Amino acid sequence: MGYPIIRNNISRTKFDLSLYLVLDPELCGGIAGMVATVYEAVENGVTFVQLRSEKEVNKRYWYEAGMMLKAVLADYNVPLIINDHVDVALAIDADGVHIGQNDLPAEAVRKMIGPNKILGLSVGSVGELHAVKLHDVDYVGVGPVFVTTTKKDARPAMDVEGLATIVASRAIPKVAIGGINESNVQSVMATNVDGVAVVSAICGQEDVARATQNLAKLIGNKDE
Ligand code: TZP
Ligand code: MG
Repeated sequence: MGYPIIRNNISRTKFDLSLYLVLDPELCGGIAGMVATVYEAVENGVTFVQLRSEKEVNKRYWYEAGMMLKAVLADYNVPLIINDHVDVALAIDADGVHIGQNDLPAEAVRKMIGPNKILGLSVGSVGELHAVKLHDVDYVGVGPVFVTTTKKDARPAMDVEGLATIVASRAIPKVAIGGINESNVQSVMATNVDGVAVVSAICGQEDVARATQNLAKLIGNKDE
C-alpha cells in the first residue's frame, strides 16, 4: 500500500470542536468504511476527527487506518487525533492524541508528543475537570452525557444537568460525548459546551452525508 504525502500539522490553538466525529472501525465498516465515512462527514460539516477502536486491533491496523484517514483529511482543515496510542499518533504524524483517566498522565503524553500537537483528555466530573493542567491539555471530552452502547466500560450517564454543571465550572474548550444524536443535540449545545462528539450518530448511518448535515444544522453550523 502506498501512502500519500501529508500536510503540516494543524495548530494546537486553532481547532473547531463543534461537530467532532469519533470513528470506530467496527461500527464504520473497517478501514474502507471509515475512509468513506470521513469523506462524507467532512464534506458535510464535521470539524474534528478522532480514530478510536472499542475492540482491540493491532498496531499495523492502527497505522494503516491512520494513514488512510490522514490522506482523506489532507484536503480539509480538519485535525485527526488518535485515541490512546501515542506511538501510532507519532508514527503517522497525526495532529494529536486523545487520552482517558486511566491512560498515561497528560503531562507524560505532552512530553512525548511535544509542544505543538493537540492533546485531549476525557473527564467525567467537576473534580476531574479541575485537575486538568492547561499547560498540557488543549481540550476535554465530557461524558458520557447519555447512555451509550458504543463504549462498553462507559461510566453512568450524567445527563444534561450533570453536563451543565461541569461546563459551567471551568472555562476550557469542551466537547460533550455519549449517546448524542439528532433528538438531543440541541439540549446538549444549550449547556454552552463547545461541541458534540458522536460515534453512532454518524458511523454506520445509512446516509452519512444527511446524518452529518442534520447534526450540523441542529448545532447551528449550517443554514436551514
Ligand atoms: N466516550 C464516552 S461515551 C463514548 C466514548 C468514546 C462513546 C460515544 O458513542 P456514541 O455512539 O456517540 O454514543
Ligand atoms: Mg483511553
